[in-house]
Amino acid sequence: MKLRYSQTSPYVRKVMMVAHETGLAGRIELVPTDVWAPDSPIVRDNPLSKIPTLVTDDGLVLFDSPVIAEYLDSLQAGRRLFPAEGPARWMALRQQALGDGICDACVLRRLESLRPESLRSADWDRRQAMAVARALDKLEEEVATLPPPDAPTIGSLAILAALAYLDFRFSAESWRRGRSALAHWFEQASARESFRLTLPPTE
Ligand SMILES: N[C@@H](CCC(=O)N[C@@H](CS)C(=O)NCC(=O)O)C(=O)O
Repeated sequence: MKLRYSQTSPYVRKVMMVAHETGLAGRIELVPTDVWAPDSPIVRDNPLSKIPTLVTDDGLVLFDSPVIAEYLDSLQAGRRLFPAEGPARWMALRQQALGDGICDACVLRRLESLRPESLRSADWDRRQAMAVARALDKLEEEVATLPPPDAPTIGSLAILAALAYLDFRFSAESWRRGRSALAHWFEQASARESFRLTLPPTE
C-alpha cells in the first residue's frame, strides 16, 4: 500500500496511529506529498488534492482519513478500532467527527494566518476558534465517555491527533486551561506507542 502523506498533517497522524495500532505500518510505503506545490502529483490519485490518500495493493485509491482508517482496521484480525455496531460504534464515530472537526477548524485558521495580512479575516478566525473552544468544552464535559488508554478506538485516536495538533500549531492558546480532566486524559492516552511513533517534526 502507498500512503501520500506529510508529517505535519493531523489527519495523516490519525491514520498512521491506526496503522501502528493494527500492526500494518510496515506494509505502508510512505510517499511525502506537498499538496500545495504547483503540479502536485496528488491530483493524479485524489481529485480533491488532499492528504492522506491511500493507494491499496489492489490499486484502489481511498480518501479521506475516516475511510482510510476503517479500511486499515478491516485488514486486521485483532481488536477492532471501529466497533462493529450499536452504541459503541456511534460513540466512536461521533468522537472521531469531533476530533476531525477540531482539526478542520484549526487547519482553516492556520491557512488564514498564512494569507497576506490584508486578506485575513478576523471574524473568520474567531468563528473557527470558537468552534474549537466549544468542541474542547464538550470533550471536557464528556471525558468519562472517552476510551481508556489501553482500549483505543478511532474516536480516541482522532481526539489525540486533534489535541496534539493544538499543541503543535496553537500552543500559545493553552487548550488545557479550564479543562483539567481532558488534559489528564490526554496525558495518559498519549503514552501509547502509536502516539509516540507519529510525533510531528520539531520546527
Ligand atoms: N477530511 C479530510 C481532510 C484532509 C485535509 O484537509 N488535509 C489537508 C492537509 S492537513 C490537505 O491536504 N489540504 C489540502 C487542500 O485542502 O487543498 C480527511 O479527513 O482526510
